[in-house]
Amino acid sequence: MNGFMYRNGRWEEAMDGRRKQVTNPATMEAVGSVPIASREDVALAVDAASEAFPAWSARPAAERSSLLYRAYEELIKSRDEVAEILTLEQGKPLSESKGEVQFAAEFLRWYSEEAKRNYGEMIPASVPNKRIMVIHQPIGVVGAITPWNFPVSMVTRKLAPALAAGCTVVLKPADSTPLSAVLLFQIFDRAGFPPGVANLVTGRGSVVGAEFMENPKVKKITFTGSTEVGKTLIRDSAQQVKKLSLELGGHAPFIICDDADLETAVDACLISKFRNAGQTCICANRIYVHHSIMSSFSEKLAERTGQLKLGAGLDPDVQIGPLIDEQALEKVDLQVQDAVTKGARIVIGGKRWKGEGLAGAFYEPTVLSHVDKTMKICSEETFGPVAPLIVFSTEEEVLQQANGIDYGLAAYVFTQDLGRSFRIAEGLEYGVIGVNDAAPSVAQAPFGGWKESGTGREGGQYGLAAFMEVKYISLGIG
Ligand code: TXE
Repeated sequence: MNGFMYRNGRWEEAMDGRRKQVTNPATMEAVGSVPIASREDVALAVDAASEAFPAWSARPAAERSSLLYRAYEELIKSRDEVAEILTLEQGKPLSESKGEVQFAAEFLRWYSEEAKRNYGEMIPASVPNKRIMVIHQPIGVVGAITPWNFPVSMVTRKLAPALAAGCTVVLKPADSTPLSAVLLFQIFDRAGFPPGVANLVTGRGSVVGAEFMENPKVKKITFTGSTEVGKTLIRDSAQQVKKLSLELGGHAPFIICDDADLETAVDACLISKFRNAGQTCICANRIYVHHSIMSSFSEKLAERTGQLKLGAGLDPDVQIGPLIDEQALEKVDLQVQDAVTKGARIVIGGKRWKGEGLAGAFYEPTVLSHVDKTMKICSEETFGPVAPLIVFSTEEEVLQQANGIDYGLAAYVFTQDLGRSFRIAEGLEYGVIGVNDAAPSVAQAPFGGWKESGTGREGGQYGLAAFMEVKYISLGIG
C-alpha cells in the first residue's frame, strides 16, 4: 500500500518527493511506503489547519458531533481492512488488531456525544450587579504525535476529542506504522470533514516535532511516546509556552495478594503482560506475588506462558507477534541478561525465537523468578514479553516498592478483600488502577500518568478539556 499525506482535503506527496518504506516486522518484507515530510511540508499542513479553524470552531457542536459519528460508522465498516494493515505494519496478532480498531472507534463514538456537552458555568457573584460566567473555547491548531504500539487507537484518542472541542489538527503517526493512519484519514475523508480540519503528515519525529514546536500557529502539542522525547518537548515548549499533553512511559506494578483468586490473577497477568508482546505502556512490568502463593503462581504462569504461540500476526493461531525492531529486542535481552547475572532465574523462555521464514525480532515469552529491585528490569521500561516475579510479604512493603520508581501510569492489585483493595488502590502513586482488572483502558475514563509518566489526561470529559482554554467573563449588568 502506497500512502500519501493528507493536507487541506488533498492526498499529496512530499514537496521533494522523498518516500520511506514501511516494513512488516514479522517477515521484514515491504508493506508499502509513505512520503517523508520536510518542515515546509509540515508548515503547509499547519497553514491548512489554521485557515480551517475559524469556520470549524464556529460550527454548532451538533454538526461536529454528526461528523464524528459518521467517522465512527465508517471505521466500523472498514474494521477488517484497517486491522489487517495494522497487523502487517506493527506485527500484533489479527485478533488484537481487530480489538484495537474497535477501541479506536469507541473514541469517535464517545466524543461525538461529548462534543454536545461542552457546558460552561455560572458562578455566584459577590455583588448584585454582576454576573460571572465561565466558557470553554477550543485552543486552536493541534499538533498530534502518536507511537507505533497502538497506531490506530492512539490517533482517535487524540483526534476525536480535539475535533469535538472545535480544534483543527495535524497528525504525525509513528515512522514505522503510518499506513493504518493513512487508512484512518481515508475514513475521515469519507465521513466528510471539511478540508483542513484534519491533516496527516508522515515523516521523522524530530523534523515534524520541531515545526510543531516553533510554528506559532500550533497552539498545542499532544504526544504519546517515550519519556526521553517527552522531556525534550517540555524543555522546548518554554520558548512559546506551548501547551502540552504528554502520555509517556510506564512501569506498572502488578500486585497479587495471598487472598487473590489464583486463576483470575494468572489469566489477568497473561493478558496484561503478553498483549502486544508486552509493548504496552500499561502492561505488567513488576509482578509482586505474596510469598505464600509464589510457587503455585509461578508454576501456573509458566505453564500457560509456554503454551503461547509465536509467529506472524495474520496466522489466526498466533498469540505473540514480533517486537517492533532489532533495537527493541536487544533492550529486552540486555535486561534479561542483567537480571540473570544479578541472581534472577529463568523459569521459561529467556532468548530470541526464530520461526521458519520469519526474519523479524521475536523474543520467547519469558518468566523470571527471584527478581529484585537492583535489576534493570525493575526500573527501566521493558516493552517486551518478559514477566519478572518479585516476592513480597506485607501491604506496606509492597506499596513502598511499587511506588519506588519515577513512573506513575498504571498499577494493578488482585485481592478479594474489599478493604485491602481500597487501601492499596489509594496508596498507589499511579493515574490508572486496575483492581482485579487487567484491562482498564476505556474511552470514557481519564487515562494518564503521575510523576514522569506524563501530564494531562486522555479519555472522558478530561480528554475534551485538554483541547480547550477556559475563559472567565465578568458581566456588569448596571
Ligand atoms: O519512542 P519515541 P520509540 C517507550 C518504550 C519504547 C521507547 C522507545 O519504552 O521502548 O519508548 O520507543 C516521535 N519530537 N514508548 O523510540 O521516539 C516518533 O516519530 C517529536 C512508550 O518509538 O518517543 C513517534 O511518532 N516527536 C510509549 C513518537 O514520537 C518525536 C509508546 C514516539 O517515538 C521526536 C512508544 C521529537 N524529537 C514508546 N522524536 C507509550 N507511552 O506507550 C521522536 N518522535
